[in-house]
Amino acid sequence: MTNENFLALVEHRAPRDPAAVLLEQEDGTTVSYGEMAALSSRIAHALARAGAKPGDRIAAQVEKSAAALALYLACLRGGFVYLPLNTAYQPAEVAYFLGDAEPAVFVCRPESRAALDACAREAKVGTVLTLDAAGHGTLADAAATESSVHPVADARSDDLAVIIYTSGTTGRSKGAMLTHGNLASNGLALVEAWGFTADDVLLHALPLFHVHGLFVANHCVLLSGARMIFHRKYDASVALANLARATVMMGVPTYYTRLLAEPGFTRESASHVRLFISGSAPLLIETFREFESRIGMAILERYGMSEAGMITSNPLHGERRGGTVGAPLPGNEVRVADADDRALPTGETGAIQIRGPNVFKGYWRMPEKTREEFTADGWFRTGDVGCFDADGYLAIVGRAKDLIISGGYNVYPKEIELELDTLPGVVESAVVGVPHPDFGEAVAAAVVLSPGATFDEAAVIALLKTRLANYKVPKRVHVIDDLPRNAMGKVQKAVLRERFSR
Ligand code: MLC
Ligand code: AMP
Repeated sequence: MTNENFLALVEHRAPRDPAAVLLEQEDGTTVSYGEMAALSSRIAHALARAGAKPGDRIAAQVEKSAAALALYLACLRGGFVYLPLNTAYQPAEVAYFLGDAEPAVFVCRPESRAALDACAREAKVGTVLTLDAAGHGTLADAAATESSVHPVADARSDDLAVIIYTSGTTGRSKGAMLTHGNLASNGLALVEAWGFTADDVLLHALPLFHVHGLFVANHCVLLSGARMIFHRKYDASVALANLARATVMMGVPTYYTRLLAEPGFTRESASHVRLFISGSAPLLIETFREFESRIGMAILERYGMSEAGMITSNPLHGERRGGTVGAPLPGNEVRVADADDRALPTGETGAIQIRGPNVFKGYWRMPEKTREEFTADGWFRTGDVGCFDADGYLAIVGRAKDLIISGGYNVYPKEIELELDTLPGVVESAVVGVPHPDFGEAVAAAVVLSPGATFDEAAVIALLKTRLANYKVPKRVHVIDDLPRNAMGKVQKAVLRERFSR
């Protein structure tokens, strides 16, 4: 039986020449496909020596680097389950993930080790190792003496490869379990849909801990033998300077609004690029139009989520329609359904439900939650609301889930409200998304105080920054007399949104 480990597919499609460049780093140094295979092999040996066995989780909260990519590939190679964590998460957030996933090994930044050791111990993590942005640390030290050859562990397509945590409407994060088959089918669909070849050079400025930067970007490159220019974080002026060498750029809408704010971003500066792709958050029609008139090329918008990788995409050839996310990718099925999970006719708005080889296996250790999110006939409820037009383009018109997307990161209001409610003097709170010129949406909060209580907005924001990842922290916390409620007693978030958007 062939090995269905996703890395086996990657290696099968890798350039014949191991010296072919996989990635270029900001300092100009390069890492070849062969060097990446050797480094991921060494790390796979080191993880096993640290106590990891196939099926064990390996959690990582590390800066973006070639070594961080090697760590992900090492987990696939060793048959471990990779669990990437946003570098913005604060210790209390990390403690939850470690406790829930019970990883055998946790790799963190050297500077945060002291703060995280206690929660790793509490979660009974076997070994804590470190890795910094330059690829140094105790993980690198342990890997240095290991063999540069390690076989790709045998796996079935249904075996777990990665767990991606996504916040939930109840405030508790859920681990979405992605299989080797999910990664393979989605990666191949994207290479086909977007026409990736070994001649492509991807400008990769996305973080490595979410499906956009970890899967979509890396997999398109790895499965086509292409190369990428790796930026540790997004800086529009640096991206602009590198467009002359790139053929494809991927980003969240904020990347494109910032690029458009660069006077040097002209038709000429973008002439080497064949494709600009946007996703993770709605691309405003104004941005789509301004982009097209500035450089004469339409941004290709696509739609995805942690639980399913990429779902739909505008076409590579043919009309890219602003305000839509295109049609289902090859092999994926999408339907717009009514409240009884029955498909609605074209043009009607309803719940977006999906089915296909890209759809995840379920939420880690949450069988009940998993059951709730699937219909009786096996479709996954995305929580997004949309409609198909007559030409088969899907438009996302809203969300059934109470979710804010800020600069491409998801924020569930409940999680922030729970935190606000613990503050002295706060009786109740409500969190909403308000329009923001840079992040698309930004987090804003309202609190109701007990009689006589005082409130220092700046101090509260500073305190929240120690408890929550920075992008979740409200940009403003407004004190109001009462939360607006409807006849059923439900907080009218639309009213607050309107009030705070002015
Ligand atoms: C940073 N800040 C944010 C923020 N990012 N605030 C709100 N929303 C965000 N997304 C705040 C910080 O708290 C800080 O505030 C200040 O902005 C500067 O921080 P920074 O780190 O210097 O910001 P910057 O590097 O400019 O980051 C902005 C960004 C980044 C847009 C480049 O957020 C980013 O890379 N986003 C991409 C997210 C992504 O990859 N999403 C994919 C998810 S996968 P202060 O107060 O401390 O100064 C998915 C599925 C799919 O959704 O379909 O793809
Ligand atoms: P995540 O849970 O971080 O994977 O985020 C997934 C969510 O991001 C989806 O359910 C959508 O709500 C949203 N999303 C992703 N791509 C788009 C897009 N192109 N337009 C609008 N929303 C999007």
